Formats: sequence, C-alpha cells, structure tokens
Amino acid sequence: MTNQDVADKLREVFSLMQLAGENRFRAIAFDRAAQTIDGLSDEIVKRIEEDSLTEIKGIGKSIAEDIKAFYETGTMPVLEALKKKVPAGLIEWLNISGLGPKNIAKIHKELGITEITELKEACQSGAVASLPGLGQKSAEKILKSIKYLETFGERARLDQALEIAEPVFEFVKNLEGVQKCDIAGSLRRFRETIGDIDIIAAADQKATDSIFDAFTAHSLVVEILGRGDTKSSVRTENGRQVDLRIVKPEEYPAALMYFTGSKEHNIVMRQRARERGMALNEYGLFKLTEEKETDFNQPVVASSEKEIYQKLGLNYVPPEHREDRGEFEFYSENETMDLVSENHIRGVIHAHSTWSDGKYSIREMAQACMERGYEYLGISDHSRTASYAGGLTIDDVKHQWDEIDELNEKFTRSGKNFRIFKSIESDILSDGSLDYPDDILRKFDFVIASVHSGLEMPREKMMSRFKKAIENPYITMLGHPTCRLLLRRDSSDIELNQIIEWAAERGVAIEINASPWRLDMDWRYGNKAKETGLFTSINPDAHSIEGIDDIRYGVMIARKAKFEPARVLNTKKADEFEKWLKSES
Ligand code: DGT
Ligand code: CA
Ligand code: CA
Ligand code: ZN
Repeated sequence: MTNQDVADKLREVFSLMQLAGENRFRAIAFDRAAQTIDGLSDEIVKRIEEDSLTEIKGIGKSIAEDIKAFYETGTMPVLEALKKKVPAGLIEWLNISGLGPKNIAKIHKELGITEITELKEACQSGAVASLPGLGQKSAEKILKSIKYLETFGERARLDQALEIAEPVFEFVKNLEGVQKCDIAGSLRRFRETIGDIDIIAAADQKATDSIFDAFTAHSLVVEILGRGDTKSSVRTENGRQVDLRIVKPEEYPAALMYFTGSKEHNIVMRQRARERGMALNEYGLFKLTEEKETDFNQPVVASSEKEIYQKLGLNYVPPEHREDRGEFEFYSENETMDLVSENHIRGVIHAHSTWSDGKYSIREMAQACMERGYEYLGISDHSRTASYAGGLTIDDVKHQWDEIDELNEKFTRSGKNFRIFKSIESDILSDGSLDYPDDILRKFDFVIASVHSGLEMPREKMMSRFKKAIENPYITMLGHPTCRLLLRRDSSDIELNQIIEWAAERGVAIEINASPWRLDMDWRYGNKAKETGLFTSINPDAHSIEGIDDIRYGVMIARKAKFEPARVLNTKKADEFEKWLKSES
C-alpha cells in the first residue's frame, strides 16, 4: 500500500460524498487529507504501524481510522457505505473530463438520470443547458467529453501514444528556455498500453510561462485540461492526455526518475534511500534529520539518474526494466544487461502476402525489406483451415514455393544479398495438430504455429492443444500465444509459464508478435523466458509494407522482456538462421 493508494482512496471518498450530497466540510476534509498524504515524504505504512497518523497535520481521528481500516482490510467502510448510496451509473460520470462531482450531483438531482447514455441525451435535448449554472456551453463540453470517452476509452496502444508523444516532445524540447526534456511515465518504460503521456522538462523559472503557452497552443492540442505553476495538461486530437511538468534544472534527475515510475519501482527506491540514511522524492535525494525526516537543507548531489542509482547501491536501471520485477537484484550485481536493439534485427519473419490476406505480393514485400536494410524475409501466409483469411491449399503452397524459388534465383543472379524463406503460419487445430500433412510441413524452411479459432476453450483443453503443437516435430515457433488484442479482446486462458517451459525444452521458439495490437508474448514472462533459455523472434506479422515497421514496437517489448540478441532468432544472419533451423529439426 503506497501513499498514492491511500490518497487515491481518500479522493474517491471525497468525490462520492459530493455525489451523495453529504456535508461539504466533511467531504473537503478527505480532499485535504489526500493532498497532505501526497506531499508526505515518508511512507504512510510506517505511520500506521507506529500509530502516529494523527500527528500528521490535517489527519483527524476519524480519517486516521479510515486509513487504518484500508490498510488492514483493503477497504474503507465509509467508502463502501457511499457506494451503496450512490447509483453505480453515476460513479462512471466521474470519468467524463471537465464534469465535476458538484455538477454531476446537480444534474442527477434535477433530471433524475443515472446513466451516461441518458446524460448524452439530456445534453442533446437542451435539458442540461437549461439547468441553473450550467448552460449551453457546458452541455456541449460534456457532450464532447462523452464522445471522447466512447471513442478512445481510457488507455491507448503504444503506437497511438507515440504518434502524439513524439511530435509534442520534439516541439517542447526545442522551445526556448528548455534545458532538458524527456518523455517519462509508462511510455518511457515501453508499456504495451499507455494511460496518459508524461513529458518532463528542466527550465529556468522565468521561462515556464512561455513554455506552457507554447505547449498549450500546439497544433495537436484540442483542449486545455489544466494549467498550474509546474504542470499543464492538455488533450490532443486523438483523445490522449499529455502532462507537461517543468522543474528546476537541479531537480531534473530526481523528477525524471520519479515521473518515469513505475510506482512499484519508486517505492523500492525510496526504501533503499531510507536504509542508507537518505530520502528520495521528486525533488531530489536528501539526508535525513536526526528525527528521520527529510532534510531539504541537505541535498545529496546527484546530477543524473545514474548517480542517484549509484548512491543507492545500484547500477543504472534502464527505464524499460523499472517495474520491480527483479531489476534490483540484477542491477546491484551487474553493470548492464545485454539487450536486443533495432539495429540487431537482420530479417523479417512472419509476413503475409497476397497469397493469403496480405496487401502486397511477395516480390513487393521483399523489395520493401531490402529498402529497409533487411537481409531476409520469411513469408508466413495463413494455412488452409483459415479460409476466412485466404488460407493456402496444398496446391497453393506448392505454387508459392515455385514463386519463391524463382525470386531467390533472381536475387542470386543479380548479386543481391537477399533471400526469402518458405514458411507458413499454420493454424493449431482444436486437437493441437497442425494444418497440413507431415510431407508438406517438412518442406517449409520453418513453421509458425498459431491459434486462430476456439479461443475460448477451457484452460485444460487449451493447454493440451498447445502441448501437442509444441511436440510436433515440424513446428519452429509459436505465434502470438495468447491471441489477445490489446484493449479489445482478452487473452485465451492459458498458463504461459508452463508453455514456455515446454517450448524451451524442445527448442521451439515463441514469437514476440510486434503488432501494436498484440505485443504477444507479453513482456511479463521475460523472467521465465530468460531462466529457461527460451528463444524468440521479433515478428511484425506484417500484412502490408507499413506493417514491417511494427518491428520497432516488438523490439521495445523484447528489451522489456530482457531478451539479449543471441536469443532473438531474427538477429542471426540468413545462413546462421538457416543453420539454426536445420539443427533444431
Ligand atoms: P499510465 O499513465 O497509467 O500508463 O502509467 P504511468 O506509469 O505513466 O503513471 P502516471 O501517469 O499516473 O504517473 C507517472 C509516473 O509518476 C508513475 O509511473 C510513477 C510516478 N508517480 C505518480 N504518482 C506517484 C505516487 O504517488 N507515488 C509514486 N511512488 N510514484 C508516483
Ligand atoms: Ca502516464
Ligand atoms: Ca500522468
Ligand atoms: Zn496469426
């Protein structure tokens, strides 16, 4: 339980109390307490354990009891009572940006509605506009926010977030007065989905105003959500929120570290600081006073994130590993981790062509790979059972092989150092067998096996399906194992740790499907993969030329999953890749 967790809960109480029309002063006390806890430099848990909560200014006896209950039971009775009192539909209104609890309560009371759909209608019909204190402009603003909520939900995929973050970051970085600038938050950590985009800059205080002016006037900005002395938030064209924070240059390393997160990583960092007689917060690293309080008069000089890590007994932890998943152990003993990067990737594996559901011919895909500096292409069209995706019959397969042979001969004749591998993305049928007879499977250079149907199978059945597929002598790698579509469709019910063990044991690789919709296998299984020596391949699953460039996202995830180049098959040269294929079959 973190200070943030407690503050969030108290804010929730504050919001719900307003929705429930409770006493205003009682409600505000919760908001104040939340603010106090946000600014607290030591761990609230420590205060609870030593029973000194009420010594914190602004935390009275009753709120202290609520916090204690939350610590002990995971819930707050006051919050549970409120949830029973306030209609559930109404609570969702809190996600509508620009609509505060006070107005929610007013609309609910006057119009007697509880659902977002009803609110939408009330905005369109003029009912909201006619309420005192609201008016036409407010109704339009609420309507716009509801539309954003419907269209974009609350999180974005990595590609959607980068599309906004990169131009805004480049813009801010080059503004006058900006000394340093980075993207922080979940995006810097290469998470597969992003809540909001965090940008942080170091600047002289006198430049702050003009930087915020320029930021909020950026062409991608459609709405200014807030602006304070150190932070400004905007909403951009595609519905994403961007927070820009400006800090003093000397605070920059600590602020960048703090706002990069993750929260879980930060918590351990603060503990490490305390154990060493220091306090770490968003402003810097400080010595402790005799009373073990942060001594803001005694900063411990650290001019980079790296130095902060060093002062806390660690080597530099790259942002993509800051998740409290083994990084403390690793980077206290090792200077760096050998990690794959984009320039290691030599071949494009798992691409579709017009033979199945791709947009371009094999020749065009090969050309695009060459233009991007790749040395080989593995064409893995869909197999025959995937008829909805133009899966290849045995006859098609044979014709495709002829075409590939011809293209390869042409490359050789014209002295091009490029080759195409014959592959297939074979469906894993519901009983775990692959989609062609052995004498066809045997003749592919490699076989990717993926599940595309029966995604809802119960776990046990699904697991034996995978087991059988992995035991097939012709399988080279598993494709997108969980079949998830980010923010759209959940993973199948499988136990990936077990599948990784089976695969590693048999020398079967598991792809990192680099499509930003999938990013599957998930980076969270990176520790298991490393432990078992599992191979992967960073595969764009390209259905078009542009799709090839998704490799970028796959590399981010592979780094997060701790893959070194040697365990990524498509870092190999073409002939080494071929050798590996032969040695494994
Ligand atoms: P997101 O936006 O949901 O994808 O995830 P993040 O990680 O970007 O989270 P966000 O935007 O709420 O905050 C950015 C970073 O700031 C977060 O990774 C950690 C840090 N941070 C924010 N609030 C707190 C806090 O109360 N405690 C700690 N320890 N860290 C915090
Ligand atoms: Ca964020
Ligand atoms: Ca944020
Ligand atoms: Zn597939």
